[in-house]
Amino acid sequence: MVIELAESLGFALCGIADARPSDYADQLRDWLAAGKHGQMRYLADHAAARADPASLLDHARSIVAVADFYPTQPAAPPISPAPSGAAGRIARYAWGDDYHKTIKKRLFALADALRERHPDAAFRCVVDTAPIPEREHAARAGLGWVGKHTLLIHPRHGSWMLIGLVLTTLELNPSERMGWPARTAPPADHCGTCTRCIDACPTGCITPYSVDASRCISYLTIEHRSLIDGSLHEPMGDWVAGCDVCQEVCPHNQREGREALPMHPAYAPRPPAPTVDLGEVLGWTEDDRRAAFTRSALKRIKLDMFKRNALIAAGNHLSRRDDPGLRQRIEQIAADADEPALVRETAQQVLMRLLRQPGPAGRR
Ligand code: B12
Ligand code: SF4
Ligand code: SF4
Repeated sequence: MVIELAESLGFALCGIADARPSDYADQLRDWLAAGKHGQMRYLADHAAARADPASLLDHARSIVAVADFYPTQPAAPPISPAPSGAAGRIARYAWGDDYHKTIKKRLFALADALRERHPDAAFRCVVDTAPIPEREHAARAGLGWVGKHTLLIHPRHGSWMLIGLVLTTLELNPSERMGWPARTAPPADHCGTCTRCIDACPTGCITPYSVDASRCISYLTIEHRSLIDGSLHEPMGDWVAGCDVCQEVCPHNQREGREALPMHPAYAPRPPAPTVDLGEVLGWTEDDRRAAFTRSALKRIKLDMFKRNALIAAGNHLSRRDDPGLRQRIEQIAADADEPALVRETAQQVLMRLLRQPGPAGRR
């Protein structure tokens, strides 16, 4: 019944797990102790709560896990054309509507439908922000396994998915599954000896089953609020919002015959996705940022952070080819006392790096 409800609400996958504590509380503690969370203090603040679903909902017995799939095509999005010739890439999960809202609305509908049948039960809907390891519970519910890059991968449908959970005091039947008809146990780890994500990660931040978030491009572009260490600029490449490299190289997202599950229509790409014009972003006002990111998960990237990201990508563009107009714009920003410190100082970092480089990048 839960599965049918989830299907009717347009979720691509749904499964049920017992609401038991995390098996990986020690890993989380070690990860935090090593400072791998960077500036994401909320992860450290709620570490104890994160380990036990009962901290989010008293007497939680079951967890319903659901997933939406987002665009998998084109396989390699065009990096141009941008009017200035310099483009920055946006990660696929953020090409369309904000998944927090898209998923949460339907989780509430799922919980409401269950509440009608079970008025004494309690429910708590979570997407992303609550202290709970969503991937671990979704894996237990049979939606996939946690890969070496730490993302949940469905053996037939890959990893281009976003997850939501409903915690409930109801005792639900854990063997009830959708998108997973033939099995009743969570899928085994199919990473085997593969190390493609580890080898391809531009900043080298993946060790098997752990990501040093403080060096992950997704964190740097979306969560990190201050200057980005110069040593990470070049590896950041064209990314200005998130990063998809570890998923793009994963064989489970590429295999011939992989069954593409229908993408939820809310995630259909709309401008400015999949790329932004870096020259334009450097001239954005707060209103431009708001207009570009209305209904998008990227709203959380502040204007000065997004310009910082665009400057770094512009520096990488200039290290490959001459673009006097773009370079002049960076020089203006570096010297403009009215620019926010984060933007001005990033422009200075970028120019310093270009000056140190031989070839077209170093030329003025
Ligand atoms: C903080 C966060 C980030 C951080 C840190 C990422 C990380 N790897 O921890 C940053 C900003 C870097 C990030 C990036 C991205 N994120 Co994010 N992120 C989160 C968030 C909010 C918390 C994750 C967390 O607690 N991390 C701390 C680590 C230590 O915990 P953990 O990895 O969850 O692992 C625990 C268990 O899973 C367990 N575990 C489970 N199985 C196994 C197996 C083994 C062998 C071991 C050792 C451990 C283990 O160990 C841990 C201890 O509790 C979750 C939502 C949520 N509440 O879970 C989304 C979430 C993980 N992110 C998501 C997405 C889509 C992304 C990006 C793809 C976005 C992008 N394109 O840029 C990237 C991917 C980067 C990557 N390779 O992980 C999705 C993942 C969907 C999926 N298919 O798995 C989530 C679930 C959001 C959602 N609601 O859909 N993210
Ligand atoms: S999202 Fe990018 S930087 Fe982060 S772990 Fe994956 S490949 Fe590495
Ligand atoms: S690229 Fe290979 S090691 Fe990494 S998650 Fe995919 S299968 Fe696992």
